[in-house]
Amino acid sequence: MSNIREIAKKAGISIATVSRYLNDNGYVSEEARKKIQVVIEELNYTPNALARAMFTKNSKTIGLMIPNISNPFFNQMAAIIEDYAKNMGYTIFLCNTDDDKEKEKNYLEVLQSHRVAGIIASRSQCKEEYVNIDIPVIAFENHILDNIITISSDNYNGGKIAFEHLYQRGCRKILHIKGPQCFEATELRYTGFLDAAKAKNIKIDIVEFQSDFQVKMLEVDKKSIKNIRDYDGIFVFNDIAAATVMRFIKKSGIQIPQEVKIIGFDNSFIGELLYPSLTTISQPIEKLGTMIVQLLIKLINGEEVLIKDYIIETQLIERETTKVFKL
Ligand code: XLF
Repeated sequence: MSNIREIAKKAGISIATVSRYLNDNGYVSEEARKKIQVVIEELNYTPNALARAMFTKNSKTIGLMIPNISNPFFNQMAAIIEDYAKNMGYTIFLCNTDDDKEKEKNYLEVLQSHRVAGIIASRSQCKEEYVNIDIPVIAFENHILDNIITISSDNYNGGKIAFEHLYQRGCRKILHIKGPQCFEATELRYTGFLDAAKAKNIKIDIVEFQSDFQVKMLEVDKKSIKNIRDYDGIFVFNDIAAATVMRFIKKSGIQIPQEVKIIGFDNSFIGELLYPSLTTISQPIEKLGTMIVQLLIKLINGEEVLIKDYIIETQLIERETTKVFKL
């Protein structure tokens, strides 16, 4: 039996367009209509049960796009979202985008063709791809369009707190390992950190990683940290990257926190597993996850949400990597 994917492929148009045509809910050009009709006749298409389910408005399924399934922060967040959504009667359709625009674009089409009730787009790398979407969307971190609600932690203030903590602990030769420029959250952490350093007249050295955690990137990124012995304090843009940096530092024979103090960002479970345990800035993962689902369900139910940008407080979690070491 033919399915929507085959029709789209044969007709040379997107799955989303075929879905709009079959579901009769949105613009489909005359040319596309004709092509779809021809293919439907050729394939002798009859909507089966799955297809019918696809087109049911109230599918009770939420599409969750996360940018990196290997990052413990997103594991935790996905688990919270899944659990809360389940309690609210929804099932999660999980998509791992790898921060890749093409993958995200493709998943968007798949989610639309499955008629999910709503979409959670974390750290989206797309914008115009969302213009014609008629399904409620909530963004986490990266802003997509003005009419799409965005939720994030207070990353700017988190960056400031990270600097102030290192400064209080006596660090003056400081390195910041920042995230890629396409991560709005880590750009704000970087700006907050730098602003706080400027206020104390401290110069910060910067190294930029190309991803938050991809095994294949590890060696490349570590090589970009020159003169690691020059620093007494390092702020790394997230916990999983901090774990890789800590390993590199320890392998170089440098003692943490005696010779260098480290602070991460997230408060994901990995921080407590590390030795020494990682001081970090906490993102309220539970609050973020439940709020995202609550807001999305409001939109699904047609309720109005007036605030477009939600920024949730961050705070310092002190552990061993920034302990003051007395001889
Ligand atoms: O996008 C940022 C970078 O990495 C996100 O909040 C995270 O901190 C998760 O680890």
